[in-house]
Order: sequence, then structure tokens, then C-alpha cells
Amino acid sequence: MQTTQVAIVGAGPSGLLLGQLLARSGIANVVIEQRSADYVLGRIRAGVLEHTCTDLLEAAGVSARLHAEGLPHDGVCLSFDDRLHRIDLLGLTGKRVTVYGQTEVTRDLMDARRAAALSTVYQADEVRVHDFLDGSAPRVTWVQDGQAHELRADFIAGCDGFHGVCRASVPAEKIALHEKVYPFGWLGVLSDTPPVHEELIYAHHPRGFALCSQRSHTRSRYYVQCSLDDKVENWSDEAFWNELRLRLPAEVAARLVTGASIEKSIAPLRSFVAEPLRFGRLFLVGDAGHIVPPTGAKGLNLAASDVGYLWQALEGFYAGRRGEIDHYSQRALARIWKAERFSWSMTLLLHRFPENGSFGARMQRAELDYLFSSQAAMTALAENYVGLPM
Ligand code: FAS
Ligand code: PHB
Repeated sequence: MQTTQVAIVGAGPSGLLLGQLLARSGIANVVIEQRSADYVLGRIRAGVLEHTCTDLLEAAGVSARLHAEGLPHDGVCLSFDDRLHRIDLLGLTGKRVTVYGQTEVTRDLMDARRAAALSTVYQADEVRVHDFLDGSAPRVTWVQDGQAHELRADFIAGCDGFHGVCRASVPAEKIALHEKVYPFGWLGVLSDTPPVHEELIYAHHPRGFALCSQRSHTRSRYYVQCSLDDKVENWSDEAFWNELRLRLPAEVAARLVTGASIEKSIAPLRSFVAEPLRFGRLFLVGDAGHIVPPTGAKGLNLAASDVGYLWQALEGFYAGRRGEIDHYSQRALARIWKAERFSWSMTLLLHRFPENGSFGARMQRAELDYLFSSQAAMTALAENYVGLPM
């Protein structure tokens, strides 16, 4: 029988960041992941880090490459009516965001965990969680190479994402689920081409939303809004680049450098929150507890702030302040709901909703015109985009 203090289910950014912070606080932990490390690294996800996230990566001791290779961004652009409109994040809030891919964050965390010789189980099958509701000795079981394994812990951190086993193991009567599914997806392309603009561009266009993001000075990440029944195989690289150009201001489209896609995928968009986030000795963290449409660049950043709250709560518990774990769910949810609102509002503002008719389209235009005529409105968007305080 293996034992530890905290069993962490999932080796995405939530699980690895929590494991790293707990270890630096002297709290023993084991990470159990269903996939291989290469598979986890191969998922192309987020690209923009809030200062709250970079602060936690510094506390975890994994920020060296982030500071060396991350791209600080002082502003962000929206485009409509064939024009770019810039929001001065640094001027309006005193803060900036950092462009650094989630893949790199995960790689840095994996390297640090390996260097610290911390216990990580990859390719674990049939992962299950037990006795977390009323027992004081919850267990995680799994099968690997046909061998059954069991881990006893004081606590279980459910860092296993939207489709994980932890939230699914909570009795239905003990959890409330809030969800909104959007009637479109994002078709994303990663390419080894220089970014079309020095800052991100969120494009509102009658043909649909588009986003110009980046991973470095030589690697770009682009998205176009697509229908939910669209398929990646329907989109050649050329078709993607042509559609992207049509949704950008002409002067931006003219300087778009295209190339072969090195990754191409369609992600559905949803808003989702589970309440509460604690069930006895089980805590839900990151995508296991909530999902945001990526329009606000909040998914990874919310996962990081959940980890920050849980790290503080568990550090308090083991330091004798045993009541601190009672505040995790309410503290995390207070920040989660504000990020859900921001991501939802940015999605409604920027995407094409033909079902809302001409009146809906006029409401979007009125909000965009007001936004760029009001310092107060731009400040409100900017302080949400750079990240609300923890
Ligand atoms: P993750 O889903 O990253 O990690 C969960 C881990 O748990 C995975 O490794 C999984 O294999 C493992 N797991 C699942 N079930 C398990 C089980 N039963 N046993 C053991 N392990 C199990 N956010 C942004 O900010 N910007 C974006 O552009 C963006 N794009 C996204 C695109 C897609 C397709 C998706 C799905 C998400 C995107 N996100 C984006 C959000 C994303 O970045 C998440 O917020 C982030 O990965 C959250 O990290 P985790 O909570 O660790 O969850
Ligand atoms: C990305 O770079 O993948 C990205 C950036 C900002 C977003 C969403 C995705 O809002």
C-alpha cells in the first residue's frame, strides 16, 4: 500500500503546478496521469499568461525559460470595420500579459518534477477515486501493465480536466452544474511563420470571428470561428489562410505570412462551472471544475489561480491552520465566476451569431463603438484581460 499526503489526478498544468508548489512546501504528493508524457505535451492549448499565472510559476521555481523566451505584451488589438483598434493594457492597468505556450509551461513543470525525483505515474489505466466523502483516508486506484495499484492519501486533488474521473465520481445530488454551449467552434492552426502583428488581434467580422496569436517571433497560432459540424479535413491550409485573410483588416491581411500547418484542430466552445469545488477530502481544480470559451484567454490562467488557492489552503492545513481548506471552494469560485463572465461577454461581443439577426449585429457594433470611445470601458476590458487580483 503506497501512501502520500496529496494524491493528484492529472498531469496537465493544474496537476503539475500543484505538485511542484506542494513539494516546495514540503508536502508529499504523487501525480497519476492516464496518458503518456509525450501525449500531454502534444496537446496544443493556451498561449497567453496573466501575471497571476507567471507569479505562481515563479513561486514554483519554473520561470527561468518563461522569462528568457516569453513575450511580454503591453497591449491587445480588436479589429472591425477593416481597422485595428488597440487597447493599451499597460497604460490602463499598469500590468501586461506574457505570450508563452501552455506546451512550454507543461514542459517546464515536467522537467522540474523529474529533477526533483517526484513520483509521477503516466499511462495509468482505470483510475478511480474512493472514500473521499466521509473517510479521512481517501484512496486512488489504477491499473498499469495489468498490475493493480492503490494509493492512500490525506487529500485528492482532481486535476483531471473536463472529461476526468474525479468530478464524475461525485454523487449527483452533491454537485450543481452550470453550462452554456456555444453554437460554433474554433478551427485552430499552428504554423512556423512570423506573427502577422506584434500584438494579438481579436477580429470581429461579418464572416465570423478570427484570432491572430503567437508562440514566438517565428511561430504563430491562428483561429477562425467555424460551424460545430465542420471537420478539420474540410479545411486545406490554403482554404484556412484565405478565410483568415477575409476576416482581417486589408492592411493586416496583406502582410500575413502563410505556411504549412504543423497542427490543425477544432475545439468546441462552452462555459461550465461545477459548484462547490470541494467534496470532503476531494478538491476539483482547473478544467475539472470549470471551462471557459478561449475568447478571454482565461482557461489556463483560471487553472493556475485555483492551484494557488489550494496550495495556500493545504499549506495552512499542514501548518496547523486546519480550517483553511474550508475556504478553497468559495475563494476559487469568486474568481472563476468573474472570469466566466468576462469570457462569455467577449465571446458574445466578437463572434457571428446569425440567429440574433440584424438587431443583434447592431448591438455588437454599438458595444464596440462605445468600447473605443470610453476610457472607462477600455479599462474594464483591460483589467479583466490582464487578470483580476487573486
Ligand atoms: P487539462 O485538461 O489540461 O489536464 C487534465 C489532465 O488529466 C490531462 O493530462 C488528462 O489526460 C488527465 N486525465 C483525464 N482523465 C484522467 C483520469 N481519469 N485519470 C488520470 N488522468 C486523467 N485555454 C486558454 O487559456 N487559451 C486557449 O487557447 C485554450 N485552448 C484550448 C483548446 C482546447 C482543445 C482545450 C480542450 C482547452 C483549451 N484551453 C485554452 C483551456 C486549457 O488550456 C485548459 O484551461 C488547461 O489545459 C487546464 O489545465 P488542467 O486543469 O490541467 O486540465
Ligand atoms: C492562443 O494563443 O492559443 C490563444 C490566445 C488568446 C486567446 C485564445 C487562444 O484568447
